[in-house]
Amino acid sequence: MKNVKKNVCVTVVGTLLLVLSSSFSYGNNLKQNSRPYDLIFQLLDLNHSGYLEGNELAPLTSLLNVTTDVVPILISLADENHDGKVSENEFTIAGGVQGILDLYRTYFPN
Ligand SMILES: [Ca+2]
Repeated sequence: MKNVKKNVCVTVVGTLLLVLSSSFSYGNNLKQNSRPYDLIFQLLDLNHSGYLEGNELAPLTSLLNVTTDVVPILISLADENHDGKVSENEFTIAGGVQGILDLYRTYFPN
């Protein structure tokens, strides 16, 4: 029961992120204004450490229809300096949530 609640929560947050990122991800306005990425980063950074680490990318798994086992892979896709966590700068370079989803689908096509 606890797991079901957790999964529902992950799905809801994931859907919210997808809506947010799809409203912000397209168009050139991103280059002029990185604020949308800041907002999404802060939503994901549950412990406000300034990094996305641990299970903080779990909401993305519901968008990919995969288990949370792939969270470490999602982190590694954006983790440019290989310190095991994603800084706000790395998140922006990766293209935010949409960029990380696209990278995953590129490397792990079904
Ligand atoms: Ca990093």
